[in-house]
Amino acid sequence: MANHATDARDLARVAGSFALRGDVQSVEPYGDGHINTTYLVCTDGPRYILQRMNTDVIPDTAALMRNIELVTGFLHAQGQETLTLVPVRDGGSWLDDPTGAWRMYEFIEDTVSYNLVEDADVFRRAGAAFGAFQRSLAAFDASGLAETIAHFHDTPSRFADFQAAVTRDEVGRAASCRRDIAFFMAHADEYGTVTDAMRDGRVPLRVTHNDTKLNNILIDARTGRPRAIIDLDTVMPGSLLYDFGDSIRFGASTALEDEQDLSRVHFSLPLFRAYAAGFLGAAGDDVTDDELELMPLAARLMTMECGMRFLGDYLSGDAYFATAYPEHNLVRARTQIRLAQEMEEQADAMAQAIHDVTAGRA
Ligand code: ADP
Ligand code: GN1
Ligand code: MG
Repeated sequence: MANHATDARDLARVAGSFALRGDVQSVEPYGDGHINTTYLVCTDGPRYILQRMNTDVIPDTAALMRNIELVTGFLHAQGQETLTLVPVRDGGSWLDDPTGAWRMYEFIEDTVSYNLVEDADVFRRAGAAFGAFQRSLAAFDASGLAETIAHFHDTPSRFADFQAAVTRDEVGRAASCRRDIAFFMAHADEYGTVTDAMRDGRVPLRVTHNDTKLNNILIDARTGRPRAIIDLDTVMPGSLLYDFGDSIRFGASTALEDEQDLSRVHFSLPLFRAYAAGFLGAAGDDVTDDELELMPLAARLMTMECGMRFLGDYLSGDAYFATAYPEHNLVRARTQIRLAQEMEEQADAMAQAIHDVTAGRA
């Protein structure tokens, strides 16, 4: 489980199993990820990131780590800053231990990551970084890449899971969130829009990141420029619309993903526009007209998909996402509902923004 604690002696032993340079001085919980359990390892030399991978979420660790090796190898060869794995002393890129499956990365120093956009320019640059990432992956041979989580952004499949969670009502929480459940039921006819367009060939299959929230980019602390895109666990064949939409879901909001005061949660059209300008400017001209047309809807779709995942997890007793308090997943689901409602109201303005951004294209 993601929240399961490991004692200090085990952590020191596990950290020392990797080929790090220096003596381990401390191993402390780190970061805001919802899936893996992440630690910062300080030594008398460099610092490192140690992660216990969440094998409930991605059971095939060997396939996952092979993907990470392939993707980071490709990005390093292109001269891009990316994650650097630290091997296990006995060989291999991860440690299979009684306490779990572990990996280590070099700590990328002098960077920050954001859970909230404070400056449209930072978000525009994040868009450019994800757009450039998309563009560079176009040259990546995906044939050796495993699908780490099947149907990851298959919204109809996510909706089927959600409906099953509502029906099971495993922990008796459904009665307290009928209105939230009703929101997702009411939009059922839209969930197949992107998957249908992919199936009939209107939207191309590409290699995508699939988890493009802002805290998965490390930004240079001095210059404010994106340095490295991290959290490569879900790099798989997918749609550019997933990556664009998921970034908007998280970043084009005036509040945190888990803001409890909904009056503070709004969809920001200026942030949407800024991200779209950065992303499309860097992703290049091979973004198709069908993709462009679906970008506003994809933002809302990814928001609803994530919302139904949060709510489904709440109804299932918080088995998937790491939570800090009992209502955490419900709070997250409600911010996503609020954002999706405002995106629906502003659909025309979002389409106009994409049009304006691409006005210069041939
Ligand atoms: P999760 O899948 O749980 O989201 P991540 O791989 O995104 O886990 O890592 C969690 C957090 O740890 C990131 O948001 C980032 O702040 C930090 N982090 C991860 N890898 C590195 C790294 N190599 N250097 C610096 N910080 C990192
Ligand atoms: C998870 O791993 P992390 O925290 O970057 C999740 C994403 C969700 C996101 C919501 C593998 O991302 O799909 O959009 O939480 N990752 C996985 O914040 O399920
Ligand atoms: Mg992450």
